[in-house]
Amino acid sequence: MNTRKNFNFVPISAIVTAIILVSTSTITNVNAAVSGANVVKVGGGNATAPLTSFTPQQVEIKVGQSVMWYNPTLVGEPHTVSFVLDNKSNTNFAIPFAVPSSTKFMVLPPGSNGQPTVGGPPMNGMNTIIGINGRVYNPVSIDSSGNVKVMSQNANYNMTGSEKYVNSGLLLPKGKGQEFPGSSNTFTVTFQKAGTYNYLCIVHPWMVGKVIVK
Ligand SMILES: [Cu+2]
Repeated sequence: MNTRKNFNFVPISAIVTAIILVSTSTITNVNAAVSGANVVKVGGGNATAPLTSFTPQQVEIKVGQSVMWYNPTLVGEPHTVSFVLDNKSNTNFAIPFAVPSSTKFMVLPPGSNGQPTVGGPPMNGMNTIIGINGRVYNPVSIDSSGNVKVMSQNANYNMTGSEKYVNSGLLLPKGKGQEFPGSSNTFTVTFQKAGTYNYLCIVHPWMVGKVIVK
């Protein structure tokens, strides 16, 4: 019986060691890929205790340097890195949109358990539906003139310092973004102007961080 127990114990500890080695090497690879850049963890933790914080919460860099953010959580919890640099650019993850009241929505795949959320004040024969904000879901920048640019996944952005809004899009851990098609694993910003840049996660607005550029 003891022999049997020992036999079980060895493979389990080997698996645990392997998992630790794999996760350590993943983090090392992420760091190696951006050597010279500052790396900030967005969230973290696991299914019982996901973290809603940026680690480190504050980084200090020089003009021309970059910061890379990635989500190391063990489950598919989404976060954003969002620079709301103009008060009017503040926004939310789910927001109302007006659609003609004749518009019919069909859930996909047909017959599955879902329907649009209809609510809010009606306006001129329009219905109000609540939808996910594409300027939170996708990497987006809004320049000083109000021009909106949607970027591709895992965006690298050059921050001039005059923007109104710069957003990472949803950041998911690598391999855990299936529920969020088009989501990213990383977001990198190169800062071209000295200053203090506050940011937040729009999904969890109490998650705040700061980049000080000297
Ligand atoms: Cu978050």
